[in-house]
Amino acid sequence: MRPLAASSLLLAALPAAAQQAPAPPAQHADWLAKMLPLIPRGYVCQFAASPPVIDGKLDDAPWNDAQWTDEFKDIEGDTKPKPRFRTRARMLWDENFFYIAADLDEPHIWATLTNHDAVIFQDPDFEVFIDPNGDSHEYFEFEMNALNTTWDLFLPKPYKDGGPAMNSWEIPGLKSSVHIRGSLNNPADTDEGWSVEIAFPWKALGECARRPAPPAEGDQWRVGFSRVEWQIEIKDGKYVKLPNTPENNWIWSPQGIIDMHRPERWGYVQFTRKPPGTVTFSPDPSAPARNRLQEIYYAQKDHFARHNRWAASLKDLSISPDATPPLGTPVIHLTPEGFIATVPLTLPDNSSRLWSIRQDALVQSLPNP
Ligand SMILES: [Ca+2]
Ligand SMILES: [Ca+2]
Ligand SMILES: [Ca+2]
Ligand SMILES: [Ca+2]
Repeated sequence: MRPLAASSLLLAALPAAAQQAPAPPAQHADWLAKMLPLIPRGYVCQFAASPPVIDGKLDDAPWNDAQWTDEFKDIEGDTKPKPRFRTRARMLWDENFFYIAADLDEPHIWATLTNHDAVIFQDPDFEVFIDPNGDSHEYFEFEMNALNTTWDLFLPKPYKDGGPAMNSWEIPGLKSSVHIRGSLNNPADTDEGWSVEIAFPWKALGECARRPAPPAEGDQWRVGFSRVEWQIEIKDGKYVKLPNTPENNWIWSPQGIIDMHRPERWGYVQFTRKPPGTVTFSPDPSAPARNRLQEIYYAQKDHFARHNRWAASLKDLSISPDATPPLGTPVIHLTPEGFIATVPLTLPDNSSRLWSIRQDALVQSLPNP
């Protein structure tokens, strides 16, 4: 998944006369119209009775305990065409690993990249994003192609908030494998698809998780899956990408806009050791606070783009002070670095927490005053 910065590089390369006046900032409008209505998906991840063999084949008995996710959709959601080919994923875990499997229907399986940490989405790929503690910072990205070439990286914060991609981050002990139903890089036939199996060691995922890894019973981690697909034609017996045709991004939990680096819209994976079929997914009780804070954050981004400063109040952002339960009225504080916005959230047990977001999108629950 490319960072959005790539498009601004393209813009910079255009002659000045070809550049249009910048569109008015619309991050707040996009949040309300495109992102907020898409409720992040939830998944209950069962404890594996025995470790699956990481060979790309999903015929191991433990996978029978793992439900398929919903079929992947376009990254922008149902407003865009249904993906041309089906993609689904499954998850399991045990004391040592977080296991992810995916099945990708594909009539023409191809891959070219063979160097670890290459920009894998230039090939068709399968991608995993993991934000263990759901604060939108310090998250992992993993991409692999049909040659099982991998790219693992760590993001201290999203690109939109100034985060650099740290390619040097590695996952010691990672296992991944691909199984091809058909032939690779051979356009003479029609293939069925490819499947992947990945085992992420908790030891590596726990490095910057800021919470227990392996997880405790009921813990929920934020997880995104994406499949990048390119439209191709066959020339001289080889696959060639259609020129000037952007990639498709087909994903588990639609983001609403074409950017995977919005961890606030990734799905929720809830870990359990209880028997399969006995646990249901519990929606995140902090979701109302998180959504209200994102609304303020995106309005602040627009305000900063227009005025080169952060707004000091909801009024300056034309945001209603509405305090419909379980939320109280949000408050904005300016800080030396930017701003922090807070909102009180009352939980069903009547306990109350203050939730916050900063100018760099970090979401936290603060200790009670
Ligand atoms: Ca297997
Ligand atoms: Ca995090
Ligand atoms: Ca790496
Ligand atoms: Ca083939």
